[in-house]
Amino acid sequence: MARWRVCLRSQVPSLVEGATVKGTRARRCHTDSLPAIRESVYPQFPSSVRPFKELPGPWKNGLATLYNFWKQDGMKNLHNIMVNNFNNFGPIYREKIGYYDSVNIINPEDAAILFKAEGHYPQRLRVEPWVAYRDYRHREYGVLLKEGEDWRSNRVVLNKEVIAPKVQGNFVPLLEEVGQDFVARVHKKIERSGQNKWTIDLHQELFKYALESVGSVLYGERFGLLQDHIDPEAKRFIDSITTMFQTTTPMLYIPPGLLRRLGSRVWRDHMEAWDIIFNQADRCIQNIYRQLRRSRKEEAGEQDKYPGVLAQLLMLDKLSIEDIKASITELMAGGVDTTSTTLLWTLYELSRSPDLQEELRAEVLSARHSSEGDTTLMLKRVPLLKAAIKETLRLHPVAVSLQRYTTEDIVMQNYHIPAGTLVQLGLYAMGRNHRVFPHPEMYKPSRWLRSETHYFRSLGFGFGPRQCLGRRIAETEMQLFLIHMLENFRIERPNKVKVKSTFELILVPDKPIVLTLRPLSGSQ
Ligand code: 2DC
Repeated sequence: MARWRVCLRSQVPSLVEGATVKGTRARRCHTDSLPAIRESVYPQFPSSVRPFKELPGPWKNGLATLYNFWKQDGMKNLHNIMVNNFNNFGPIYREKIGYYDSVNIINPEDAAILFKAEGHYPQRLRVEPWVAYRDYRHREYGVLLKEGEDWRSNRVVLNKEVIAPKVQGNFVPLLEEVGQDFVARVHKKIERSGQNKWTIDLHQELFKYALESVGSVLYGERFGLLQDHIDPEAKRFIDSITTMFQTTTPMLYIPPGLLRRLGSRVWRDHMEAWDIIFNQADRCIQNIYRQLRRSRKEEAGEQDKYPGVLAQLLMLDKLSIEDIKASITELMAGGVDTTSTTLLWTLYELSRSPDLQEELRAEVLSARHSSEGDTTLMLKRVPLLKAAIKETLRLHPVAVSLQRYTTEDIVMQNYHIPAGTLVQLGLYAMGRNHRVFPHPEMYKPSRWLRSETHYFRSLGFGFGPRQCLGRRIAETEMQLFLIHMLENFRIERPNKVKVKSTFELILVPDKPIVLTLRPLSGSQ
């Protein structure tokens, strides 16, 4: 356990090297636990700053905490355990579960301090089983798992193709088509029901919508998942992503290498899931690669249609094929459960408030009308709809926490936090804290439109250069989906079942969400 911290420290610039720090507060200090050299480099810190070793929380015995964690069914309850810990220990606590030693924070102001101390190569918690799979199969890491200069150089190239604001215009026509197909499919289902409505647990449908969307943006081609007969391969791919997430959780706490040597079930299932994901992605990538070479040979010149992210990256020729494949695979695997779950939560919340639904519908209709067929323009005129997605991610974030290793000494809640510490912002806990969000239990998108401070409060996609690379794809895809749904259907709830979150690496609904969709106009 001591080794863990030592090796962390060696990965981040030492305090002395990182002396040029642009901080907003006086943060440096020394305690008796730090090397003596620091005393001569940094001014004395106010004596009121409390030392690291005085942090509250269960950090003295990692195994005992792990045991308690198990007893509280922590594997499914991580989010609630964090909420309880903040209630018991206050806005900052230290915790050691197994070999993870971290400081946990909940306040936006502390989040700001944390992200200012993330350094040039921000590092989040490494998801070890994902790394282990790639090492075992000798596959390249994508940007999600890369670190240091390798991460930065790849990320810079990918940013331009995937997240820069100007690429949204390329994605819109592709995603617009997928949205229209989804709506057509729902109309068909309603018609077939003979009841002028469709009552269903939409999660499979949304998984297909999400995969179809991310696929069309990455490859510039359609999979055809919204047709009546879906390819069993696609179903296997979708199921594998869910299995991959589920089997990750136990391996966060038990080293995957150990589980591998023990020949455990969870390791084998995890490997198999990744194998299916990678093989499927490889097939898509090969396909595009071959097409591209063929069209080059024949000099079938000017493409006027946007060819997709993958083809763009291949033509750009700035990253190795292996690097491209690794990050494209991550985007494809990361783009299914995440957006579909967020959309399902949004529909759930809308089904609970018909008034809000009407308000959003009015905004959408007027934006549609005033933008005269220019969908990219239309997306600039739906602030409440965008706020609704933020609001969903506040109450139902995909990630339970955001983490960074600090690269300099900082002070949070008047405690000294040494450089190289793993600090986690409890995103789920923050979203439901009444000091951060008044009446947190209310689903109220308009809270994001008012002049209230939003300072470090909207963090559903993370922050800064290490934020979610798929963000722009996800946002566009979700906005268009909601626009189409609001334009066509009324979303109702056939029962009053209260749905909570459960942790399966990402946070997902703990039970099926059943909704009723009714056409808005009788004529359709
Ligand atoms: C899980 O304690 C809980 O976006 C851990 O699309 C800390 C932790 C670390 C990294 C987080 C993970 C949590 C949740 C899932 C995240 C992941 C980083 C990226 C990943 C948030 C909070 C996700 C879902 C990506 C997944 C892409 C992958 C399939 C290639």
